Amino acid sequence: MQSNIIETTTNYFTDIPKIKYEGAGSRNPFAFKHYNPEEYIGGKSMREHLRFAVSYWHTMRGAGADPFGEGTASMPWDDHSNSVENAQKRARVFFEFLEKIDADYYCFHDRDIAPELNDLAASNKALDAVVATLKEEQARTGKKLLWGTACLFTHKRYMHGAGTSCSADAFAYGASQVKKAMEVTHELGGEGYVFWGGREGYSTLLNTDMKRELDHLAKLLHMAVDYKKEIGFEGQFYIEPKPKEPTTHQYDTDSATCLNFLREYDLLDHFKLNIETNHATLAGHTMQHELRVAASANALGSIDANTGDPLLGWDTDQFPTDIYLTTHTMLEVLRMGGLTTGGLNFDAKKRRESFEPVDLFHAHIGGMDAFARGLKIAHAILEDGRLADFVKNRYSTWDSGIGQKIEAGTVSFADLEKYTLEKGEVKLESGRQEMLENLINEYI
Ligand code: XLS
Ligand code: NI
Ligand code: NI
Repeated sequence: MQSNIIETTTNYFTDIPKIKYEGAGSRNPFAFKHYNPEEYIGGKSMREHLRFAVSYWHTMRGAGADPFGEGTASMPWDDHSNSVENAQKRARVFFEFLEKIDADYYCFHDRDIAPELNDLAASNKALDAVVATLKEEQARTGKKLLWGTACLFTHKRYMHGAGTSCSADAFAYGASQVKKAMEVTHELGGEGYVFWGGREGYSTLLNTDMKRELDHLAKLLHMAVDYKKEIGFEGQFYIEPKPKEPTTHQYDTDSATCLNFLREYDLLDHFKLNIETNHATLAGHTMQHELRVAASANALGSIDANTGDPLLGWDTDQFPTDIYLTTHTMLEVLRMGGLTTGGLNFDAKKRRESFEPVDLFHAHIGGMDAFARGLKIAHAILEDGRLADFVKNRYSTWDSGIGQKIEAGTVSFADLEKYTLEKGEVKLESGRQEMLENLINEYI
């Protein structure tokens, strides 16, 4: 049993208790109604299934600014300076939050946790100082790093990209940042490392040598694979697809595009995908589609759990609360046998109007409960078996006779022509979409 008393190094959330499961009947806004970490669902605890992670960039650095207005978020612990001390204090407050929300993992970019200073040496030194604090806090709390990454999109040196920049010097700077970010991820025992191509894309083809840029991106990733071996980092590498924003066209467009890129450049053995819901929406796909494409290639690694706004065409990074979405997501995850190195990272931010620290709790509680429900519903649907049976039966003409022969590769066009001439017109069965939608609704 976990103790109810938690000792934190900072005290910024003293009014809020450690969030615990109280059941669906609870009306306490500071309780889980569905996420019961130690409850077993199909042989694994909910904690093990869901592997929740909190993203450092939104939670600690998301000030709530938008193109029309300044940041609104109240962060009483933050002196808003670029100092290492401020960054270290922030890190301690972050762990206070992780403990109270009962999430086991976190994710960061190098520049979220530590300031970018005047040159690379100074920035690396600052990073080391904050990493020492994170290490202490991890040891104190048992919290773990799901993945780390390098921010190769904020600084103006990356305006043309990093791995795909027209400037070899920008590439070199970016590679140096990746090297260091990999080292600190390794030092913190990170279970993975993400490459999201923040500005790896283009605004106009008029000034772009696309083929050359993609070759360079592959070079960067190959160097990372080599360096991983060199330092003995055994975490999983991920590519995170996104079709647009910040560039007009991002090279990592969607699951299928990423897989093609990895295959073309002989990188598929070294990478899996980190699929983000809002990115799927921007790509004109469902999350379910993106997950299925990745899982079919054995490359579904991790999930950035958020949601977009169907009325807006950008990455609004909202917390997921839609039970259909979490159900379909968990159906795909359970079908592939569950998450192993990956997790459900809330790459999500509270709305600009939700400016109080307490809103961080409401946001995460909602996301965690929505996924707990999705997990339970998806598990029940799979146990029930009717959906899987329907799909299996739908393809039954492939299990014997001519279908089996086609799959085995033992028939030719001429054989199929002969078969069809004898057999006559095709007899089909209904796709029963509405019936299957009703089946899902039986469980929602
Ligand atoms: C931005 C991405 C980013 C990655 C990490 O849209 O989601 O936050 O997850 O660089
Ligand atoms: Ni993301
Ligand atoms: Ni995103």
